[in-house]
Amino acid sequence: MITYFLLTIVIEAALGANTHGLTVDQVTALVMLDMDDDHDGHVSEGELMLELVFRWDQNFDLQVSQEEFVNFWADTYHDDHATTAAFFYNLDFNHDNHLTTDDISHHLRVLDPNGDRQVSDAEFKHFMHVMHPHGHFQSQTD
Ligand SMILES: [Ca+2]
Ligand SMILES: [Ca+2]
Ligand SMILES: [Ca+2]
Repeated sequence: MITYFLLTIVIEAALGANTHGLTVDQVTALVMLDMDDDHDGHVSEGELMLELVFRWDQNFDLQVSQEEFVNFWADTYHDDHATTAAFFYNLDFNHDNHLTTDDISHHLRVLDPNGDRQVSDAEFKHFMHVMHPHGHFQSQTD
């Protein structure tokens, strides 16, 4: 039983699945659904800011600390804390340990190369593959 349990963890780790067996692409789809408030299939700049900076800001200082981010992300999307902390580090562009609109504005230049302030499914998926610590497990399927 324990051997089976350990084997499952090893296999899931090899596939890049998280503590609930979700792959980065599955997590990405969940995040996309949560962000797309008006359900038009695109994430606008405003929706992205709302989700990543303001919705998870528990002490209302207009920034998301590493602790706030890790608690929320790990609870919601079931990545383990170490993976989530590494993901946060990648998202925190200026490495001041807080996620702010400045960090997201920088990422938007990569996320939204044509500047229409909308991020498509494919653009967000590509972004997650670059940013998420487990993203490289799926990059060969692009
Ligand atoms: Ca939308
Ligand atoms: Ca905060
Ligand atoms: Ca920052």
